[in-house]
Amino acid sequence: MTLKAIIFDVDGTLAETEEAHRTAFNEEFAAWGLPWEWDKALYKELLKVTGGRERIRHYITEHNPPRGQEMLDKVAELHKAKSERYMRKIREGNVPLRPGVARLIEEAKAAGLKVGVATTTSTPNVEVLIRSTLGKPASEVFDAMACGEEVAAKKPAPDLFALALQKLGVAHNEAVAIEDSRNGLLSALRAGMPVIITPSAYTADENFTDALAVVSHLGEPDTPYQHIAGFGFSAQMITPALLARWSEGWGGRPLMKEPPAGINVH
Ligand code: XBP
Ligand code: MG
Repeated sequence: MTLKAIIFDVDGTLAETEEAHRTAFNEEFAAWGLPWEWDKALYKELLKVTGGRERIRHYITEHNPPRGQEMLDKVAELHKAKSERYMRKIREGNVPLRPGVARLIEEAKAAGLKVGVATTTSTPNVEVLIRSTLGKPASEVFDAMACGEEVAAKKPAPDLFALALQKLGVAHNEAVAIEDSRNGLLSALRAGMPVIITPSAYTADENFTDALAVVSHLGEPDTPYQHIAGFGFSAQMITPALLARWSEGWGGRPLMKEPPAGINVH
């Protein structure tokens, strides 16, 4: 395979955003007078359900909190308000990109690779994060974005990575995914892609079997990553050249028999 693109997850991978999401959920619950509080331990469990709306619905049906039933038909409204709150937090500028993210994006572009995003969260959240961290529109940074609202099935289904590949115009064995979670790993593997994992605060103890490499972060010249598993034992930074070498020979082994409806998996 010739490496032609890198596709990044957003939450947990570009930046440690989940605390901003969690506190936005909790503050919005309080604003609605709901006696719901998602502490870190509960949020870690709830994160297994990707997508904020899906997560709230799961909480109501599985945890049966007070006023849950009455809120079931207001989930979309509640989540919309949570998203506004989340974006206000990100605009405050206290959530930086993780080490090596900006560097790898720049190096990828300089090497002629395309750079994309495949995320469960919605487009405006990505726009705000990129504007707050890199000071420019996401459309100037990424060649294509596949966001949660564009697909029927979020991660771990393959749809988001398949859509990102389709928008970038590259085949599954010409791109590498950068992810932080098991759900993201499964999503990319099911789209037939090799995956590099940079575990985040909430996903550090997840099972990353089948990732090409697991490293603490993407690495900077003065801040080498810690190698955790797979390739990359003797390197210090994830670079386009390393990704090209590691993904050589990746035939792709999609776990899915059929591509999702409406998505053209190459
Ligand atoms: C991230 C998510 C998102 C965020 C909340 O998953 O699951 O749901 O937690 O964002 P990934 P929204 O990093 O795998 O894409 O509330 O906007 O859904
Ligand atoms: Mg993630």
